[in-house]
Amino acid sequence: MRTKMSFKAAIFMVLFLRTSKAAISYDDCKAGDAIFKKSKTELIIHGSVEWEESFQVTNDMQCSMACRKHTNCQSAIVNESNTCTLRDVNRRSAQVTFKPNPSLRYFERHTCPPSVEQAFIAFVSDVENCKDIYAKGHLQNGIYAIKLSSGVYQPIRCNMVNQDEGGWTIVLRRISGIVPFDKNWETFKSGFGSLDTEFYIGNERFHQLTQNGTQKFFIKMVLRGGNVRNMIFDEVRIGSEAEKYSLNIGDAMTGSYVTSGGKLKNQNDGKKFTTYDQDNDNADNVNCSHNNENLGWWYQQCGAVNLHGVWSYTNGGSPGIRWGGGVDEVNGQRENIEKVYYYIK
Ligand SMILES: [Ca+2]
Repeated sequence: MRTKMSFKAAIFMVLFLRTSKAAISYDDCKAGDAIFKKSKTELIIHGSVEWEESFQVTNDMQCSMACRKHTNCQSAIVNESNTCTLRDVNRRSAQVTFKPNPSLRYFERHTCPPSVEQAFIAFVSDVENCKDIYAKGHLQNGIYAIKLSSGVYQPIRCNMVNQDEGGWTIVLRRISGIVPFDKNWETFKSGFGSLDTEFYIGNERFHQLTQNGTQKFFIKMVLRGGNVRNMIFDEVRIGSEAEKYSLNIGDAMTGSYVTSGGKLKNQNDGKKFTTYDQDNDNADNVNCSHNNENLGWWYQQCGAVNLHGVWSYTNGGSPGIRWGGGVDEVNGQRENIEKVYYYIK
């Protein structure tokens, strides 16, 4: 009896080890490994895909392995005739909407810890933002899928336990510098990056999310070294595309940079958005984006505040991520901002 049990256990161990070697699970993958998770969902792309490639395969594994080999591949779709399509977006990319389609086999790339995320915490109907999702009793930080009236889903990232209770919709998340901000008008319009790492939700969606009711604007900045600087404005509204996605922020504010008058309020309130291919700034004879490594931003003139700055610049000045050139009120010298988050609710 004892021998028989051991034999069974040994068979089980062999099967287990073979299985775990064939497909990495969340538990045993190493940082940076790619995991491919299967789902009965077809992507519907809102906006454009920059990179896509299709070819014939004989099985699903061939398609997902091909995706693994391309560093820019984020998802793989196999249709009924075994055509494999690789794309640089997945269901958690900032600019997509998607809908289920059981006839397609869909695999998407997840990156192992520290950035690994489960796909979605919940699919939620009759909501517009994270505040609505919070009100329905969802209290977990992460990515949700909102069901739109058109029947397609749109991903959204929520902070449910941070400052001033939860229900914050995350509009921008810069945590590692892997997503640059030297994008053109159309890319800033539709959004870019991935909700499970870094992203900007896009000017059009930022506009739509700030149209109904008053939205508070919470900007969290983490300095190199880890100290946190918070700014909360009582109101934010992003203009329409016809208004060049202007930034409009309220008068009342609290937070780390209030005593300097709130440099974002002083310098960028009411300013239109400028990209390297569309000059809407207040500087004559120059496009401020060109003076700032092609970064898109609500420029007044070209300097002072820019939270879309180049990640690798670490002196706290242009063209890096910055909140006011020169001396600030916190410790008597220019602060070196690393991570940036925009939240609204
Ligand atoms: Ca100009």
